[in-house]
Amino acid sequence: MRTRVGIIGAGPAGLLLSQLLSHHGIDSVIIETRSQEYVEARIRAGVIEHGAVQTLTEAGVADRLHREGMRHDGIYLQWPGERHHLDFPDLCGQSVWVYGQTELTKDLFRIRLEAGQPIHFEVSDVSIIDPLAERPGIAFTDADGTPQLLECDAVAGCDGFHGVSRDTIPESVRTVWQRIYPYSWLGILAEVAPSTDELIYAWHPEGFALHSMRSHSISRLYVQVAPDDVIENWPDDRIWEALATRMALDGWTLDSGPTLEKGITPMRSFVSAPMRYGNLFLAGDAAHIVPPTGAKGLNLAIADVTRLSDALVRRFTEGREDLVDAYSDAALQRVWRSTHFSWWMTSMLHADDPADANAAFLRQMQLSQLRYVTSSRAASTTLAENYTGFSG
Ligand code: FAS
Ligand code: PHB
Repeated sequence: MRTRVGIIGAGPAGLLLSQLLSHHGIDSVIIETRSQEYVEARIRAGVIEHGAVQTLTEAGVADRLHREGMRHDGIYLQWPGERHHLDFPDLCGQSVWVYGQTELTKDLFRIRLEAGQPIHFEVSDVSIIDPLAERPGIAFTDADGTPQLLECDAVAGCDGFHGVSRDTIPESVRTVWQRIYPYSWLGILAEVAPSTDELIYAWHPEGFALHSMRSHSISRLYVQVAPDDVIENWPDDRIWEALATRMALDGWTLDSGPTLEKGITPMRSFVSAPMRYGNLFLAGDAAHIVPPTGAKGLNLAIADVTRLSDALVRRFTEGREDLVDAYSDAALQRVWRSTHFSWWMTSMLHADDPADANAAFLRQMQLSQLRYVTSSRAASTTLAENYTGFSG
């Protein structure tokens, strides 16, 4: 088989990249280790930046987002006894949209498959052949066990944190930065109307809690748990009790309901550079991971493939290499901005283990920072412009 761009991974990065390329007549083939149903069912991100919504709109994949998504003009920051709203349009003139990654992935699959996009599901034994060659290849075994070789002019590694693309770049060429946080997030999807109009990020001595949502009838909530905790330790009533305790406020009640899904996600910051090796280009979680506190993971993936698509279109239609040569450094500049913001939000909002010798001091630092961020216009503007998408 042969194509212009071989895309490894049918998550939001790979699917959106194929859509963006197709607008310029550039063909691609996507290979994916899982089934379409499996990929669509993975519950992940919920917040989309205004810039990403613009990209999705221009790409022709945001019709349902505009119909069913919810525009949010701010968030609440809370600590015991106080809850403060940050008004994004007032602070930085922008907003965000709440629309589940599962819904965006379904939209992308429908649109790409209707357009005849070749997607090979449930492949195995994936490897990248000669990434430095003018025409690299992707070897894989199809779902029916047939060995395949896909010849490409470029390979896009959109295969997430556990994919094969990043490790195809020799360690001698690669630099990795990583921070593992001493806590995880337990997330639930619940069949109950949200008890808030916009997201609540709550600091509490027992641990962080977040009230998000997916619609006017489905809530998405998270509690900070120990890094090695397991879901069996958290029956529904314990989860709801922790959420109610950590987000308690006079005159406010948290409505609970049946949980539809629950899982524990570890927290890490991870960056791998460069994001290009010859004709192999990394995008999304294949190159970087951020803790979800800043709601950046999905948005970074969208920013990467927007930049990569522009670079490949210029190469294939104008024969110019300037954007391709600039891709990795330019993408990493935004990756580090989002990585810093996600680390900053995470460090401010998660109480460390009381057994930690520095815990009592760090808690005072966090509370002072929260009071400052919610009282200083300069400090709250910093949060607002990063949360809604800072591309400077
Ligand atoms: P993805 O991981 O989404 O997609 C990669 C695809 O490649 C997958 O479908 C995988 O099956 C496939 N693949 C893997 N190896 C392959 C191979 N060898 N060959 C072919 N295909 C292969 N972000 C937020 O903003 N907010 C959140 O709340 C949030 N919560 C998250 C919770 C969890 C549990 C996880 C894991 C991530 C979360 N994220 C969150 C981040 C998440 O949304 C990612 O940023 C987003 O999925 C990135 O998209 P992709 O880069 O396309 O990677
Ligand atoms: C979500 O709705 O899943 C969500 C929202 C904001 C975050 C993290 C997750 O920071």
